[in-house]
Parts: sequence; C-alpha cells; structure tokens
Amino acid sequence: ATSRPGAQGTLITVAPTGAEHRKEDVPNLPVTLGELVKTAQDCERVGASMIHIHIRDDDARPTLDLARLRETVAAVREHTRLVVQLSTGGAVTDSEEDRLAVLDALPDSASCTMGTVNFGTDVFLNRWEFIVELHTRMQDRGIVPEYEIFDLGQLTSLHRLLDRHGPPAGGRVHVDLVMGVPGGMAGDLETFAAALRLIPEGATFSATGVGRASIPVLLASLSAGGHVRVGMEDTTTYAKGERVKDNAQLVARASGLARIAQRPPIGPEESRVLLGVAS
Ligand code: KMH
Ligand code: ZN
Repeated sequence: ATSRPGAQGTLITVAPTGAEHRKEDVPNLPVTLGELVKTAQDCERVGASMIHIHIRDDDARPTLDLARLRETVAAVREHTRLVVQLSTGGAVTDSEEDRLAVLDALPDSASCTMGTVNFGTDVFLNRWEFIVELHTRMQDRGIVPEYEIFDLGQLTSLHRLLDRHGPPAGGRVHVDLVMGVPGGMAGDLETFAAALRLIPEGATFSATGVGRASIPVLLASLSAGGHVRVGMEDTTTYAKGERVKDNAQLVARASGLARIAQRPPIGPEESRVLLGVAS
C-alpha cells in the first residue's frame, strides 16, 4: 500500500464542526464564520491542507443555506490556501435537493457518501440514484469528490459507480474511510485491512476514526501509506477524560505522528496535485 500515489507525505484534512454536536454540549465547537475562518487558519499553520466544512445557522444549528455556503467558501479561500471541501452529507435530516444544491457553492471538493448506513439511532440515507446525481454533477462542474466510505459494501458501490459513470472531475480517485460510526464499519485493524483490499487500484485514501477509534485508525492509515482526517466532527475527546481544546490541537498531534512515521504533512499546493484540484 505504501506504493500508492502520494504516499510520501501526508495530506491532513481537518473536519472542524460536523452536523452532529450541539454547541451547548461542545462550547468550543467552531460554528460562526469568524470561528471557522480562525480555525482554518490555525489548522493550516500546524499542518492541515484540506478542510471538510459543515456550516451552522445563527442558532448554531446545521444548515445548508446556499448563500451562507458561498460566503464560507469565499472567506476560507480569502484567508487560507486550504483545499475547500463542502459536505454534501449535511445532517441526517437534510433533503436530497438541498444536499445536491451544495455543489452550487462551487467548492474545490465535496464529499460523496457511497451508500446508506445506520448512524447511531438515525439513518444516513444515500440512494444509488442520488449518488449518481452527485457524481455526475461534480463531473460537470469540475468539483473533485471525496468518496466517503462508512461500510465495506460502499467500496463495492464505488467500483460500480466508476465502471458505469466514469472517473471523477480531476481524474484522480480519493476515498475517505470513516470508521467506528455506530452502525457502520468498526474502527479496528482487521476492518481497515479489509477496506484497503477493496480501495480501487491507483486511488489515494485517507481515514478517520470516530471517537475512540480516532488514534488506532490514524496510526493504521499512516502505516498503510494513507492520509488522515482529524477534527471535532469526529472526536471531541483528546485523551481519556480530556476534552479537545480546539481543532488545531488534533491537527498538531496528527502532524507530529505523520513526521514520526516519516511521512510529514504536505501543503495545500501538493494536496491539489494529489487530488486533481485545479490551482
Ligand atoms: N453528518 C453525517 C450525517 C459528509 O459530511 O459527507 C454525514 C457526514 C458525511 O458528515
Ligand atoms: Zn462531514
């Protein structure tokens, strides 16, 4: 797996907010545009090169408001060089129509989840026709997808998608394994190894472990030549009994581990080349 393209350095993605945590429960979660931009700058400084964005409304609730998304893309571009990735996953309650409209904000990259999965007590619905629509709209608009994989069968679906509907915009295939979601694949080494075997030939991949799977998955991905995603979307606990201070703390730790693994963080320009995002 270390011979995969881009395996020399590590692309660190930060997912700072997500749609699940409530501001009341996690007061240091970045939810305003100002907080998000500051987070993006802090995380870029310590080694992140891509940001996976979910936004919130004035009451800190998840929203897919298009004007706000456009404003967010512009602000993060103005203040950082990070690759800007918008979530089309949104919250489990978002409509397909609103999730597709996210692409109208024209980010560099957008997530594309490869199947339906139980999500705690909710269902994260991703019908086949919806996935195809996301993929083809991204092809048309030159937006580079990151294929989000919550369970092993979703990798089989990715092969099917690429066979039937052709390569993504940019010509590179980049996958993110999201491991340890209650209802999805486990965040352990056996499952990680099984996922590795199913990733399309020549694709790059990152991985993120949710909650307590965070560190094992991070180390596994660094060892396997993969990239990593960290952030408060996926974990709000830094260590047993210790809350995350801020997203930069998680990125800094990932950078340190990447250096120890002799795979230091790569910058945004190198990440653009790796992902096939236009400069
Ligand atoms: N919030 C989850 C339901 C994505 O960003 O594309 C879905 C999610 C995946 O976070
Ligand atoms: Zn997300």
